[in-house]
Amino acid sequence: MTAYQTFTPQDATLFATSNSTILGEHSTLRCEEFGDGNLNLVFRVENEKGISLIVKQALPYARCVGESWPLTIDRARIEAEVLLIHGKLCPEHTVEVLHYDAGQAAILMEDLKEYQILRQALICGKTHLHLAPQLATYLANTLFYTSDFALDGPHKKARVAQFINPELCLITEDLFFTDPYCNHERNNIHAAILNEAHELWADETLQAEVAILKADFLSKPQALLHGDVHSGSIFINEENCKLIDAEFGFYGPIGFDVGSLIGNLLLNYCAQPGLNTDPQHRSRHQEYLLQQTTRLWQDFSAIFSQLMQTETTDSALQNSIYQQRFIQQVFADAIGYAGTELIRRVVGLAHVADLDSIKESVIRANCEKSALALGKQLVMQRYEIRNIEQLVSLVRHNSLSL
Ligand code: SR1
Ligand code: MG
Repeated sequence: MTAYQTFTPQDATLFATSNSTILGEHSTLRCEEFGDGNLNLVFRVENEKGISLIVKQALPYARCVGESWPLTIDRARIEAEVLLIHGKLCPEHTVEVLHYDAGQAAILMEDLKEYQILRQALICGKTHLHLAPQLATYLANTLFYTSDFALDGPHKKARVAQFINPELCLITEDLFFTDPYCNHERNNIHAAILNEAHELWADETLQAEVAILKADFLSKPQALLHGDVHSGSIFINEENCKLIDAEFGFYGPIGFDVGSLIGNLLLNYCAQPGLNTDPQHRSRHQEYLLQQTTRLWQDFSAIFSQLMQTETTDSALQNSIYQQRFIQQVFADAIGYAGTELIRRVVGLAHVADLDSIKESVIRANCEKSALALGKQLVMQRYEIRNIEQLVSLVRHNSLSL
């Protein structure tokens, strides 16, 4: 195995041509590094006919901070192995991994250049009706078939061990559940909402609920999560959507993946007053987001419940009362985790362009306050909200009250 070295475009090209024939022999290849994510290098290698592949390499540190934040390159293994497992369970909505190299911490994968990042699509006000049903299919299948409902005890535990991901989990543990609730140096707070940040730091009742969500994140290995289902990890086009970037994968609470996605749809909802100047267009887009949120939960819970009824291998877990309680608990967890996503994207280290791209400071502050207020309510009221219709009416009410 050759020693790890950071890829140049030439290295990435060689990696692509050595591990795939689709670019063709003797072709003239172009390669550019275009990664703009928080952690990795991402290269596109393309031949003269426009056929292309992606090479993703983990850097030994977090790209967004620099070498002062060292980070394991084993995350490339986690990412490749999660995507391979999820790809078997739901090939239509998982990016295809063609090759993984442990020594170089590099993955060769299909190029989704016919797609757009979901976050960009949402910011531009584009609508896709297949978004929720397809992502519900992805979440239900990947989460069910990696859980105790489908795997026997020894296999499940071997999987848990395979996906122990301490360094990346620690990032989530800190950025979601700790930093936003104290005056942490990593936080990034718009000056216009400092008062609201101080309120968060003083709110012990909220912090108690966040502690419960954190404790579950730490010790509820229900299924093999993607671990970072935000709208920058989803590619979409007119027919399909696909998940990428599974390096935060681990065995955790099912509601975390579902809630991260709901949280990102709601972040875009809260940002609408700053993104969309036409009131009619804005309210149409907000309705689309609520309709997709509703459909996401309806389809996810229907598919997951159907799988529990027909595919559960453990006879004790076949009990239908247990299964109903299980899905209701996933719902409460998802609402709580959606709330923590809303809060951490406003005051924590890693923001979202939905809010940060709003130029006018007062409007941006109002959108941020709306996201914080909604996030708090979701965390605090996750057990009172009994169904998706109640969640939607709470979101509507929150936006009216600000
Ligand atoms: C330092 S990493 C910051 C964020 O980017 C990733 O996509 C995760 O969401 C993480 O919290
Ligand atoms: Mg990512």
